[in-house]
This record gives sequence, structure tokens and C-alpha cells, in this order.
Amino acid sequence: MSTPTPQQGNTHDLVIRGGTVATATETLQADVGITGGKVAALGKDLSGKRVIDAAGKLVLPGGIDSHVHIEQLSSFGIPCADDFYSGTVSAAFGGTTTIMPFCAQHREDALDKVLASYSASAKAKAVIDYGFHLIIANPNDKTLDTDLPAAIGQGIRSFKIFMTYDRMRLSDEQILDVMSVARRDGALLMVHAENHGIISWLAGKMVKQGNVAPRYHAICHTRSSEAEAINRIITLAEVVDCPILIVHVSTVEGIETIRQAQARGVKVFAETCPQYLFLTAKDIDRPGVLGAAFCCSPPPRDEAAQEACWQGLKDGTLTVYSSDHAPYKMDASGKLPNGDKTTFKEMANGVPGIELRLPLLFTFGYKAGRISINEFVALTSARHAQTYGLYPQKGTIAVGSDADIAIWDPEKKVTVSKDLVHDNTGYTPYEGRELTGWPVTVLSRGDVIVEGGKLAAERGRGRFLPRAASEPLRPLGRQIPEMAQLSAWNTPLKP
Ligand code: DUC
Ligand code: ZN
Ligand code: ZN
Repeated sequence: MSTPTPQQGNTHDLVIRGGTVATATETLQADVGITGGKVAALGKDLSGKRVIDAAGKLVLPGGIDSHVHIEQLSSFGIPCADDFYSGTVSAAFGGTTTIMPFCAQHREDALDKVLASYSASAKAKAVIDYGFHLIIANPNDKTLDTDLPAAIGQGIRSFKIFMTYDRMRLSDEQILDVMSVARRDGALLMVHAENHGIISWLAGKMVKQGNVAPRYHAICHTRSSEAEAINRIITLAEVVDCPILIVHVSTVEGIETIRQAQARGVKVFAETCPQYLFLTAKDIDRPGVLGAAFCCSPPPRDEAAQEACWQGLKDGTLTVYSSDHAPYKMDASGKLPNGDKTTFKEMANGVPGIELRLPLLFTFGYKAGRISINEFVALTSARHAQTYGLYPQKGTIAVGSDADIAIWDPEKKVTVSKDLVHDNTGYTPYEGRELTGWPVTVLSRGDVIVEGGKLAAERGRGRFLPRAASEPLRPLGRQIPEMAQLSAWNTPLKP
């Protein structure tokens, strides 16, 4: 962002006038001139066909949520409550202008067909721009040799794998196979890191004893299961020199393991989410099945873990703050397939958060003095774009960037309620929280899509974002003597 200079007679499509513009690195008083959907000028006294008065407001890059589940089936086949319309509308109301949902392969699925199906749905319904990640549950020859390289070629440069769940998890050998493709063709491997054996062994014993309430979900997903899996995935990544990003990190131990790996030069990135900053296992401990509303994997922990997550975000150990929006209704279609009799093993895992991710961090991070406004932008937008290959098209307010902008009223008071949010779950885990600061006007590629509490966006206006090879996904290029014995290891890297 350059220093603003007075500019006259330069008529833009739209000017945001008199606000405080903040990016991940700078804060300044400037008008923002927008032409053809892009930021065309930052300056003083810009003129435009339409002018939005932003005096007293913060003008921030729209949020990028790089971890959301939309129109996805859980590993048990339970459908998400949100489709690409409701999910993106909810995102927009919360100041998020780009999402990155998963195209999820289940064991029996052909990956190319999975991708085609998600692409068609998003194209028809999304109101904001989107990139895709893949979930790989069946790394057979077709997936590895044909479908993954083809998807990477289409700009889908990240895929997630699971170390737990009977129907999703990969063996260490399969993980190494997927890592080898990611490394060779230029993609970032995202990892759900929990030890399957610990969780399933404990859960089996609990169910046998009749301990089936939601609180046992948190008990079975031990801190040690996250710590062990993080340690193992980092070890595997070092074996094949493959950069990784560990999603939804929740524990003191996990964060410390990542910190140590980063300190010895391993390329490991990490993410945490609102549920690990603002909820604890106590929220799950409610009568009957009510705690299901707060059950996600890994589960929220305790105050010490919350503090470690804040610290990790502050010192950069944790790279991004995403919602992991995994929306399920609190009824038989979602969380409670067997009504009041549903055991913690049968509930879909996940909480909604696509809309409140930014407002929660604004209130309890920025307004509470834990983070600066520039750190707020970094954690909610810029780092997502940098990590996943969208920067500077997205993630900043600079000449040439897409005009994806949220205008925040930093003093607006909002009480969270299920009626405030626009997703399809019918509840929010943050009911009753008092927030200060709200994105009152939201622009996507220069179009005002939310204003005065109303949506002004056509279904299907969102565009697919092919992504470039970002710096984080490039291997270190280490000499690894054992690997040098493999003929495939010596093929040139693509990006
Ligand atoms: N992992 C996620 O990332 N989201 C929902 C459930 C899960 O296990
Ligand atoms: Zn996960
Ligand atoms: Zn998720």
C-alpha cells in the first residue's frame, strides 16, 4: 500500500471515502477508489460515481476462510446443513469474501467426479469467490497418478488427509504416497492429526460402560492423541521433505511440537479456529444431548489450551485462524440421528462459525488489546491468501487487488443469537456473547453485497479461484540420502 496522494478528476466506479484502511502491514487514512472490480487507487479526495462514507469506520480486506465444509457428507454420510448459497451468504454477512471448502472423496468415490460435482454446485450457488481443497480418502493409482495431478493443474493446490476416522484415515504408507505427489507437483498437504488407536480404543470402552453422553467425546479425544499424531506427521513430512499444514490445532502439547519443528527448519504450518479460543470442554458438558452442539474434532479443551492458541497466533507458530465451519442441525438430519438416544460416537462432529469467525476475533482479540488491527487482518485474511496462493489478488487492499473489502463499525454492539446468523444450522455455539464491532458493508470484487443488514448478491456470482504455487508449498530441497536411492525422487519438482 503506497502513501496516499491527492488525486482529482479521477472518477472511479465506487469510492470508499474517509475511512481508516488497514492491511496486514499498514494502517492509514485514505479513500479507496474501485474500478472494474479492482482497487484502482488509494488517495485523498478521490471521486466516484458512487461514494460510501466510511468516516469513523475501518476499511479492511474481506476475510478469507480457508477451512469450511459446505454441501459435504461426513464420513458417516451425514449431510452438512449449508449449501453453497446459505454458506456463502452467511460468510458474507460476517465480513468474509473468499472461502475454501473441501471437495471430499469418500473411499468409494473417484476424485475427478467428486471435484466435478462440487464445482457445479458452487458455480450455481456461491455469492462470493471460492477456491477448493480436496480430501483424499482413497489414494489408489488413479487418484495418485491421474486425478491429483489433474486437479493441481486446475489450480487446486491443497489437499487434506485424515489420521483418524475408520472410513477416512490413511496409513503411514498411504500418507507418504500422498506427500510424494504433493511435493513433486506443488501442493500443500493439510492434515487432521489425531491418533486413531487412542480415540477408538477409549471410545469402545466408554460405550461398553454406557458412558455415551457428548462429554465423553472430549474425554476420548485426548490431548495426547493430538500430540502423538502431530509428532508423527511432522516425522513423515521430514522423511520426504514435504511441507504440511496441520489444521484445527487445539492443544498446548501440539502447539509446542509444531514450534520445535519450525525452530529446526521444518516447513510446518498450522491453523487454529474460534472453537479453540472461545469454547472449552465444559461447554460440551450439558444435560442430555445438548452438549452435541459444541462437539467438534478435536474438541475444545481448557483455559490453558486457549491461552496457548492465542500465544501461537501471536508468535506465528499458528499461521492462520479459520472457522472449520462444519454445520449440522441439532436434529435427526444432523447431530442427533437417534434423537435423545444418540451416543457421542454417532454424532456428526463440527460446529458452525463461518459468520462469527471475524466478529469474535475483532471483539476478543483486537478490541480486547490482544492483537493489533494489522494482526487481525493477517490472521483472518492475508496469511490465508499467502499460504494458499491467492496473494495479492486477495488478502490485501492494494492497487490491482480484487476489491474484496469489509467496512467495519468498530463500536457497533451486537449480541449473538441464533436469529442473527444466516447459516442453516439453527443454532450458534456463541449464543449470548456481547460483541463490539461489526462488518456493516461488505464488497466482493467491487460489488456491494451486504449493506444495511441486507444481502445484495445474486446466487452464482461467486467465481472459482485457481491458485498459484505459493511459497509455503515449495519443499526445502533437502538432501535426504535414503530418498536419493529412489528413482522417482530424482524427477524434477514441478512448481
Ligand atoms: N475435521 C474437520 O476438519 N472438520 C469437521 C470434522 C473433522 O474431523
Ligand atoms: Zn479435521
Ligand atoms: Zn474441517
